[in-house]
Amino acid sequence: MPYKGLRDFLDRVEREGELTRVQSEVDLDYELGAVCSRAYDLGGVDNSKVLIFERPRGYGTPVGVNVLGTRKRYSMAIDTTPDKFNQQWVTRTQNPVKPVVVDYGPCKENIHTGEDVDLRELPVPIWNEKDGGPYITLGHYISKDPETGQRNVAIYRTQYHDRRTVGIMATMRTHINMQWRKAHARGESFPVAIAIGVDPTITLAAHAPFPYGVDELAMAGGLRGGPVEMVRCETVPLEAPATAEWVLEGEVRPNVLRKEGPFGEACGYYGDGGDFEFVEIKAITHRNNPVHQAAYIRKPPSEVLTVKRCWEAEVVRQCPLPGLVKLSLPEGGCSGAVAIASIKKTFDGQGKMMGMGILGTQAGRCAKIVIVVDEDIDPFNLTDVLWAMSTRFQPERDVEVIKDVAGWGLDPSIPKRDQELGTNLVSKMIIDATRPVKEPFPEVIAPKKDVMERVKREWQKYGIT
Ligand SMILES: Cc1cc2nc3c(=O)[nH]c(=O)nc-3n(C[C@H](O)[C@H](O)[C@H](O)COP(=O)(O)O)c2cc1C
Ligand SMILES: [Mn+2]
Repeated sequence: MPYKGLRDFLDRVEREGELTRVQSEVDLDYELGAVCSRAYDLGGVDNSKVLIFERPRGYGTPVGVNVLGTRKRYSMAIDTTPDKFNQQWVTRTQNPVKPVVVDYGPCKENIHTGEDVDLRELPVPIWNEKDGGPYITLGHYISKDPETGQRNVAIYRTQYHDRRTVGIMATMRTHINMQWRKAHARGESFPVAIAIGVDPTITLAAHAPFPYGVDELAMAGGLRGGPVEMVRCETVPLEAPATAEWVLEGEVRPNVLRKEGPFGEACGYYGDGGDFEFVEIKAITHRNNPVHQAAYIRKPPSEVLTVKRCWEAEVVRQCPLPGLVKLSLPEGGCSGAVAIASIKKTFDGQGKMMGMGILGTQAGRCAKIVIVVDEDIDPFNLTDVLWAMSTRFQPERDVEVIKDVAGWGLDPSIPKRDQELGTNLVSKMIIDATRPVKEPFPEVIAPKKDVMERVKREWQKYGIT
């Protein structure tokens, strides 16, 4: 059964003991971010809870963070477990389900337009010390191509400027930027709807590296196993998810920019501010007792990087070569810069080939280091991976460095010149840590097989717990 929306998901999460309600009053400026950071230090990707801050100072509306911050919850979003997530993703995205428009949804319980629009209604934290202001971190931007009507949904950082304006920083390669350039070239304003607090499958689909032309909401429909219900917006020709906690409607005008940033980015460093587009908000609609869902961003591990692991599933889906068994984009590698693949190796040279295959996918394009291991190595277990590198790998023979390839724009080690030019050229490395097929290789130590089977069967009798 798909979740009806964020609340439905939170109910399940709470029933499973995965949610903490913070009753203490918390300041939106810096304190809430500090609590999130420490909670994540203590719990990490395995054990950190969803935090519902019930009493942001000066507000009666809560802020919810870390909803998808563990691998378990991120998998619960599509009702599966971490070990099955990537396979489930591949299967379900084969069958996208188009959203449907309905007459009414709870996101219309409160409607503010005109003079009544005031973004101060929404509790927005200043997360980190050097951030340029308060930031909405999980705003799902819904927009349409002004020429084709093709819909796009994605998350872009959203700075609170004033009670009717938010800043948006969407780089040139993002789909929304491609769309608004078309409208702006005609001198037209570009309408957007920003949904906050949505069914978690929408968040995953919005962050996934789907090519232009894919409707992320249809992918969310496939992931959740049923169409996302949408309602018409009040002031813009768009639709928004019916059960969203908040919907901000607005327009990006052409030829006007406003100072935005700096902001602590998903790579773990501050990104520079600059002059960027902004959205003039024309309507705010929200549910009764709305939750402001947000994600805290910092150096890995972080919730944002856990959400980004759907890129992992996308590499699996997009990989053009046979033989890929498992793929991991570990959080420490910013869930993208380091890819670790295990393969069922059947011929020599297959390791480096798989490295090239992964680097050639849309979802693997941000990888700087690809490590390829044999099937008996679990790419999610870094001890296993280092063991393979220590014992099956010779740098001179097994490393391939590829120069001057487009890299991940947030990588602060990109040579200055390339950063300034915006070319973002980097070098990439394939590490083939697989055993040879033709040449003999020593066998891995293991207890005697039949004895091990018996030991497992009779485990109780040894009294080892
Ligand atoms: C919390 C969060 C914040 C993000 N902020 C930005 C951002 O400020 N700018 C950006 O270009 N991408 C940002 N992203 C990544 C995009 O959402 C992601 O690359 C998405 O796939 C882009 O979709 P598109 O290809 O439809 O434009 C963010 C992702 C998350 C989860
Ligand atoms: Mn897109």
